[in-house]
Amino acid sequence: MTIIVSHPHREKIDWWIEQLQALLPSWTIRPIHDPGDVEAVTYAVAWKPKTGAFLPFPNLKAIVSLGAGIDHVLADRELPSGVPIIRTVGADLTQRMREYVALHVLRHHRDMPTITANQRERHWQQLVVPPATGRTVGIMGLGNLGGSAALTLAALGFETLGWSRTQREIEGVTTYAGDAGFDDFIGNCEILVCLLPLTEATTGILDAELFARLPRGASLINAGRGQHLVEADLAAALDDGQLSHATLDVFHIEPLPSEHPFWSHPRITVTPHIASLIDPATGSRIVAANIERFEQTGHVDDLADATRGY
Ligand code: NDP
Ligand code: OXD
Repeated sequence: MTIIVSHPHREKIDWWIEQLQALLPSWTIRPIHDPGDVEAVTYAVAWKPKTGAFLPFPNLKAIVSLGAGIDHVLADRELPSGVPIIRTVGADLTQRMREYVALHVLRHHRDMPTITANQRERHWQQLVVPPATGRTVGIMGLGNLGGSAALTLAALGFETLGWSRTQREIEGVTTYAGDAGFDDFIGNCEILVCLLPLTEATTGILDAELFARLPRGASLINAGRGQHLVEADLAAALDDGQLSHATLDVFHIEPLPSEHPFWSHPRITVTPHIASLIDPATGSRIVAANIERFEQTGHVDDLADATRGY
């Protein structure tokens, strides 16, 4: 009964092993680079595993994603087929994402980037913005994270719109679904928040065509995945004023390379994939509980649908 832990950073592997071992004392928990008896390995706990990382383990019962997204697991073209993938989600992650979305929506809404730039110039300019009730914010993706963030924005008074693949009902939020609902949704979003999973259908969705359909001067917050965004299209939309500002938490390459132009772009705010960072202390409780439940029942609520891609 071995659980292996896979993470690009060795110190994080040690961190997770320590936390998980304390919660699952009857299990052997080992790093993927030193797994011991490969036949004994029945669970893999992973963030961004290498291609083919799980091939040596013939008895895997499930792969646990160290995050809500599973795109980093599905990116492994040699992933053993039919092995269930368990997402790590929970109140803690949802709360953090609500905080991030509220923080950055309010920042865009009150035009804090301009106020901050004005301060550097010692320029006193009393900008008049509407109250939240006069501002429309749209969220792409109404799952655990997007649905909960939408409730928070609605509670702050924003005119809140949400878009998902299938129709969702969320109190205080006007919801749209699929291709049919997209036009009505996108044309009104003065602040657009992306909390979609990365799938074939959503790759590159934040592109010039979408930006052109937003109200002029709209702003963007992307906390989904870097690959949702066509970076050159964002730069062009910011340059010509179609978009006023973007806050990006996720990138095509992470960490964002130091020479990347987004670091110093005056209308882009970069955050280092921290919108809702899972931490071993709380995350390990969710991971441990899911492994125990899956081991006992063969099922957990947080099972991803690999054919759907999320
Ligand atoms: P969920 O699976 O709970 O929700 C996904 C939502 O996206 C659902 O509402 C789903 O629609 C919708 N969706 C999926 N595909 C489409 C599509 N083609 N068109 C329209 N809507 C679509 O995911 P979570 O809320 O838990 O997480 C979302 C993503 O957030 C993760 O996959 C990850 O990429 C990112 N994330 C980022 C973090 C960060 O720190 N930056 C932290 C955690 C996650 P439906 O409701 O119909 O199924
Ligand atoms: C996640 C993430 O998917 O942190 O949980 O991005």
